[in-house]
Amino acid sequence: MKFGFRWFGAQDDPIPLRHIRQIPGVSHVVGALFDIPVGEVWPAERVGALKAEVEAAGLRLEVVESVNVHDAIKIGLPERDRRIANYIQTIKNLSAHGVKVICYNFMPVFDWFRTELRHELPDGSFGLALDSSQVPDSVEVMVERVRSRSGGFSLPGWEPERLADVRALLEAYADVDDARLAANFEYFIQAIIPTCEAYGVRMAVHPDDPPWPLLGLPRIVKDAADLRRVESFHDSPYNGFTLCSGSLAENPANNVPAIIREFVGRDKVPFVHLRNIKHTGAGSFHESAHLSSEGSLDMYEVVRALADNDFDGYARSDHGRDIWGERGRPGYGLNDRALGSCYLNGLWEAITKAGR
Ligand code: DNO
Repeated sequence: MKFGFRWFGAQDDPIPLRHIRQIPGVSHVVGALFDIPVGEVWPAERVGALKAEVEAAGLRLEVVESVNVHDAIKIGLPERDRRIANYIQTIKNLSAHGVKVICYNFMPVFDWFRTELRHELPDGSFGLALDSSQVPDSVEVMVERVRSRSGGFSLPGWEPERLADVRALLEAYADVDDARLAANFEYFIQAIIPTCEAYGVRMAVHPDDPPWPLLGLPRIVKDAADLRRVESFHDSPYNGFTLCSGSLAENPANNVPAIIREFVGRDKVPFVHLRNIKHTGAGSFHESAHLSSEGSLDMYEVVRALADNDFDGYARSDHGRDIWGERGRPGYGLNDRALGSCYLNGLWEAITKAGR
């Protein structure tokens, strides 16, 4: 297991790379170019500059996260072929600088969805939460809520420019049901995977977060059956998954260790996101500290499922709380993610040594 830490770039992340370098067990940065609009090419020289910056700090850049897929591809508009050509060029440019894994998602309109970005927990820390009774009817209210509560950060998947006319965007999805979204996903996968195979870049789709439909939009990467369907679009290690323990566990019917065992066992998992959540009611949860005792997920079983299958891909601690007075990017402050990294590396060490 190669352990990384997500970083939003010198312009957008208050955490300096030298602090990431000091987290025990963290050797990689999971990076991105957030200023490139969705659907445009990530220029090779910008990728090279990011890699050089990361390496100068004593870290490696082999995974990028949020090469987001343009809505024209998800909707299936005539413009999609041009956007797919851009995506293919981005894959080549990333490969030229040693990137081996792309984490992306296929959620219509939004990426992850929460009703609270700063939900106070009993210990005085703050975490993200979804309370299904608080989902507003109006999508404009939702977009404004995320914008105004994000602490001034622009959040990937919630770009204000892209969502300026969110109503029109939702209307463009009016005829896109599960079947059509799946067909458009298959079209995308079949178009890009030959390039991924030729250039050695593994695609790793992130599960829908939360894993159920919202605001009338379909969601098709929610559970093991959905993952098998994605796999069938083109059966190859290059068409894989970012198994996100927290996103999958938000639906208590998902058995996360079993999903890990199945898909890691078939070499379809180049990347995992490790976090815990606590269920608070039907369709509701808050994010918690990573420890099993703090949430609803047994993180020992999650890490054991990886270790038992000799997982040798990339992992990172996912969403942390704001603790010790830190006011971080929602889910992505330094302190709690660093604690989570140590805990997860500790589980890994204990499990892998015990198995010898
Ligand atoms: C949330 C992240 C996701 C992920 C995207 C990938 O914090 O795990 O936003 O980066 O879904 O496209």
